[in-house]
Amino acid sequence: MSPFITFEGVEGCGKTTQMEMLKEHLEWKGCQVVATREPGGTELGEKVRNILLNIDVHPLAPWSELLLYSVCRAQLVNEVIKPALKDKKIVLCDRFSDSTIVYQGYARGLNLEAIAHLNKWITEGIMPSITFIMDCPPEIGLRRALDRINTRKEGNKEDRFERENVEFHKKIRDGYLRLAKESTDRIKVINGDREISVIHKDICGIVEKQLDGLWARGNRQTSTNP
Ligand code: Z5A
Repeated sequence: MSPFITFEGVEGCGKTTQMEMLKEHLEWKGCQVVATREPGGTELGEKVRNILLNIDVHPLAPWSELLLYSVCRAQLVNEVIKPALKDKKIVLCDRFSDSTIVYQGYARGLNLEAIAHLNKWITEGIMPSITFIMDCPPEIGLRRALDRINTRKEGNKEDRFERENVEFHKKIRDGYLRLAKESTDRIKVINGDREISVIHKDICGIVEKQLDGLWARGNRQTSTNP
């Protein structure tokens, strides 16, 4: 199986920036890479994303919110992630199932067991091989996100989560750190409150180590099983 790498963290933590830089780096090394995001990444997913994040859409009941994120993920897994992994491409994804555990589970208080079952069905058991949690204080992430909104040309508008208070975002950060403690092999916590280029170097180091391991195992298998 090719690497499936996800990026998680509080709003404005720098996930998207780092995912795009990693994509460029891996392509420069000659890898085939598919980068996508949640919610979104497919035609249906992008339509549902507009409902999920648009504050003009009626307030969403927590279970409605969970099911809409699940619709996006089911479509993304089927249309993009599974086919790309089958083609031996490296898949990068800006948020995935850990976001649901943290936002809808820890922060909104929905039943964690129900979320785990739902995640298992809709991902068809596909799990990231590495997850980077870009850890930074929510105040810093929110400031970055708001600065970006203020410089947008197409009108400055907060989304549903930017409207939440700092306490909500603190719960999200704590939730991610709790998840990281439960999955130390898969989840790497990266200090996101540093220079962009320094963070990028750390991420490349971790990914290259995993790729070297995968390629070495692949070569061993082909040489022992001709
Ligand atoms: N959600 C959910 O509830 N349940 C789910 O299952 C899923 C998602 C999948 C998606 O929002 C929302 O959906 C998300 C959780 C929820 N909401 N929240 N919060 P989104 O996709 O619109 O936004 P986001 O995922 O939260 O990310 P973002 O706001 O786009 O930020 P980011 O990707 O973490 O950061 P960035 O775009 O790379 O950087 C933000 C700005 O900071 C930008 O101007 C950068 O140039 C700057 N930046 C980045 N890194 C640095 C450093 N290191 N120093 C200084 N400045 C930096």
